[in-house]
Amino acid sequence: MRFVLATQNPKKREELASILSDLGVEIVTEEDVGVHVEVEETGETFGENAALKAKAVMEATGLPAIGDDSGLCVEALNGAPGVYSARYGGPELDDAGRCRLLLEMMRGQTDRSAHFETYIVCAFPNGDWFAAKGECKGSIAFAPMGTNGFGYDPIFFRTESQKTFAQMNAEEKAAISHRGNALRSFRDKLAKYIAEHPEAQGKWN
Ligand code: ITT
Repeated sequence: MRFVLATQNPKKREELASILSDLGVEIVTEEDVGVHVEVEETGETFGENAALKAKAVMEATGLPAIGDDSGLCVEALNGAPGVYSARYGGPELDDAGRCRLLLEMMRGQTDRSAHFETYIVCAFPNGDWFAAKGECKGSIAFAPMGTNGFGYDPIFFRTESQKTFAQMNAEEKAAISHRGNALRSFRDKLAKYIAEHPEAQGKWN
């Protein structure tokens, strides 16, 4: 069975293919099958956006498709930046600028709790679909620390390890991260789907 991952990012394909390696499925990108689907992320939740991406790519390719969406939710800011995580503060800001803006918004806040969330949705051409979710709880640091990772990693602090995500290596982060948790749950759900749908095996190649 072949799945198209709704992304232009080849790193995301490698990560997913590696976690699904023993399921005998093939993961390709939009580029691999010659499509480029522009999906407007108009959903109010990560789940809605992940489903929009998966459905659009499934319809464009006629193959099962996987879409994902993630972001950071800060309790004291009523869940912001949330689905706006990638574009918080406007298009002129880069990752470091978005971290600075968030620290500014948190100035004087004593409740610094926050969590990252990831949703992964798989949509099949026959109308079947399933979703997996992953979360990681932490808090917003008082200043950026560390240089690994991307996005809000330098200001996302985990009490358990006394480090920000940006102070962890990739394996350490993946073992506890929202994305790692969502991928592991997705893997289990896909294995269950395949076991329950033997007829799907020869399809969608
Ligand atoms: P796509 O093109 O695949 O949509 P993206 O960068 O928008 O890539 P996500 O939907 O996974 O990726 O994440 C949206 C934003 O949330 C991302 O740009 C970061 O600002 C933030 N984010 C998500 N996961 C993160 C992580 O593990 N560490 C730091 N920031 C993260």
